Amino acid sequence: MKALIFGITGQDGSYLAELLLKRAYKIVGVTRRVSVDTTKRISHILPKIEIVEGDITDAFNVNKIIEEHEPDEIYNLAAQSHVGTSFSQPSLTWDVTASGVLNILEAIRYSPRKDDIKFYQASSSEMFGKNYTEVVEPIFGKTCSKYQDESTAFMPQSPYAIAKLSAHHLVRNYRDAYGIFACSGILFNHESERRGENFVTRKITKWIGEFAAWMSYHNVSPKVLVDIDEHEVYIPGRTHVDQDFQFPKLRLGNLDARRDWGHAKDYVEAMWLMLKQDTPDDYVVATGETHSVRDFLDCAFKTIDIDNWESYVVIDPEFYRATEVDYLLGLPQKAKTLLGWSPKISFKELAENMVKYDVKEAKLRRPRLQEI
Ligand code: NAP
Ligand code: G4F
Repeated sequence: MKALIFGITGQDGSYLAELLLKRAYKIVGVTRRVSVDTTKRISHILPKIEIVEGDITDAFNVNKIIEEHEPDEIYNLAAQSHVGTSFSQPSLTWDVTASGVLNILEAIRYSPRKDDIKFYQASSSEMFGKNYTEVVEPIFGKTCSKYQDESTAFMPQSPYAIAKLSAHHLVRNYRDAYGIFACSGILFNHESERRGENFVTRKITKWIGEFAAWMSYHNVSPKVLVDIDEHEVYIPGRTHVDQDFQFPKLRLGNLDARRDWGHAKDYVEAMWLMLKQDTPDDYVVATGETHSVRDFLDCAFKTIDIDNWESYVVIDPEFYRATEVDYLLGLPQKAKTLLGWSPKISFKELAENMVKYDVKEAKLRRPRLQEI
């Protein structure tokens, strides 16, 4: 089997490539021409995969790649995937996240191999936006009465979500109109040690990593640290001559938003399973739990034995969104029943693993003074 992956350098692309290699696939990954190396997440498997240069916004290029490489499966994970950025760069977000998908679908539509290609599109829980289904009695043995599943109506709240919803409808339309085997995975938030550093979970765990390494470098514990002002903590007794005596606090936006957070490793398995079915369909992929950003902070800071994370966090309106998605909780009942899929990594394990990884990495970069 041969798989073509758009977005192979991203978080999901790297885990999906690992999963497909284990299943003896030949892999062709599309990377953009950029001025710096973006293959860090896949450097360990680079010798085993073929890399081609391409950009999803270039229809001719997309068409040529599909024609030349004759894939059995195409996974589209490429997107401008940051919701906040989509408010400042809506046009770019549209070109990549919506029009890019149309380029792939058109290439498949006119391919002589149309009926031999299976297509996966990375749809998003952001498409639900402000909406959820509400029931009086909790269902499926869950304690939740508010959730999203495949029958919940979409109400997107950002240029990103609107672009994803357009792509989602295009996939359905091309499936119905031209008989293309095209599936959309409506994936809820999934994170990992490879998550982009400006998404909230990784931003938190990267900060904790740097902070833990800074304390360790100076051989101090949180108990001796003092607020210098609302922006920094400092080590008492050190003078301003020591440039490193203060550490900037973690700046975040809305801490009350709730998300259904799983681990990316679990979620790429669902993508693969969708293309293994006899008929194409759309599936919600989620854990069935919801947690606030505050819950993630609780869990992440506890990993380095800090209970009062409020002392280290500053609320910065710069990170508020023009319109916010307040509540996401996905019910993956269809994926469980039809794909036999369920998540294995819990919310607590996810947060702890991310913190441990970032602490270890930061300490390698900044060893203790006496160890230098
Ligand atoms: P990510 O880490 O941001 O990766 C995005 C990938 O898209 C990168 O490889 C990026 O390449 C590539 N890309 C961006 N613009 C491109 C272009 N014009 N042409 C070709 N490639 C381009 O995202 P992720 O977290 O892995 O998510 C994968 C997909 O799932 C995305 O479509 C995202 O919107 C969607 N999704 C993610 C989640 C989640 O919680 N992670 C949930 C639902 C849906 P560079 O490395 O060159 O930037
Ligand atoms: O981590 P986030 O940026 O993820 P968001 O917006 O939920 O989007 C992610 O998940 C979607 C699936 O639902 C994907 F489609 C999308 O591609 C992406 O992977 O923000 C999560 C929440 C938001 O409510 C945000 O307002 O955290 C809040 N938040 C609070 N402070 C912050 C921050 N988000 C970011 N990025 N940075 C902050 O400082």
